[in-house]
Amino acid sequence: MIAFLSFVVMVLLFAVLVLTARANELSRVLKTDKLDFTNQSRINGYLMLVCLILLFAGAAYSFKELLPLMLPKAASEHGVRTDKLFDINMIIIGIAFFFTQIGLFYFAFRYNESRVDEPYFYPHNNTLEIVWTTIPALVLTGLIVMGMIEWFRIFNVDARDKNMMVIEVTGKQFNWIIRYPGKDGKFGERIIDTAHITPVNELGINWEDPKSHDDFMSDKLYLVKGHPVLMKLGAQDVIHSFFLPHFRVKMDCVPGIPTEFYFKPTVTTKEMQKYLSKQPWWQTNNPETGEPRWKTFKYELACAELCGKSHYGMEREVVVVTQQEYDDWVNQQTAMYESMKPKNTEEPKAAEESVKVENKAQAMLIKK
Ligand SMILES: [Cu+2]
Repeated sequence: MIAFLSFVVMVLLFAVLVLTARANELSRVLKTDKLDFTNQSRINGYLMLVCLILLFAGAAYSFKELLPLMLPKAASEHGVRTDKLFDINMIIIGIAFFFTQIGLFYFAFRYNESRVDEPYFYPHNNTLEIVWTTIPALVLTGLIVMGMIEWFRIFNVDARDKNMMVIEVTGKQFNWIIRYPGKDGKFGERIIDTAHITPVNELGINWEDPKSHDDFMSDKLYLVKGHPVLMKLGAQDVIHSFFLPHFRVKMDCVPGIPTEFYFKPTVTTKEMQKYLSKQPWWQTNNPETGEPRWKTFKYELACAELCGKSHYGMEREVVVVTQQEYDDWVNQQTAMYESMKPKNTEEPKAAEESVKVENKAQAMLIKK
């Protein structure tokens, strides 16, 4: 309420100032025949110079304060290259910004009414037109070509490593289902229909396919440093977006249209923590844990598509480890096929059936 009243007071004060100035102006018109704005023009001219200085001071301050918060250190091979492209873009835009703003404000100052009596009419100059069209066109073409080369490099299917890991990630409201293919490196078949997709088999895995018998799920996304990985992405309900900010990976997960992203992580979680332990902000204490922030640093997987009311909760931890650590972790995992088997039966199907019966019973209860 106080904020609102303050705002109203400010608006009214501004209105009073404008109206007083206007009344002053009109009274002068009544006194003289000709309006003379020379003095105001001079003041405005100097104000333009002040604006220019404030603009650059503000831009420099924002750069100093915000640049370290913009992008975290890249932790993938292509991430380092795309960051370089980003830097090149920023430098070129920065140079253009610097000179055009100086021109804009300086000209407003230099050629204000108090300094120039007669405006100089300069309608056309072919050379000038060619220069200021060609240079930006060439620079923009260069930037686009560099971007396209990098794009095709990232999405070049032929250049993929034959030994890459493959991980399947499916987005749903509001979670990620992360499936690893197990020791055989191959995923079991999925059948997307109501008979196969059940609360205990969300992906609709066909248990009759032997390739499915060693597939396992994980709460965290485990990746190996230096080992290329292909993420096979999908969604079950609405569009989600698979976003790994540190790895500069972002790809939509679309129901019915499989997408994928191939990349190579280059920094383990521990190495990143070590790097961050030298960064000023990360050395400050986390009030929740009472420890320096770098100690609890985790890579994150987030959803970058506004996909519903609990969209913010679609966060998972990403762990980058060495090959040895990864192998140890894989050995500790239990295949879904095993964990789904009820104690007395051989087939996971029986477990599904029992859940189906339970669901039916629940549905009947609700109906009643
Ligand atoms: Cu989402």
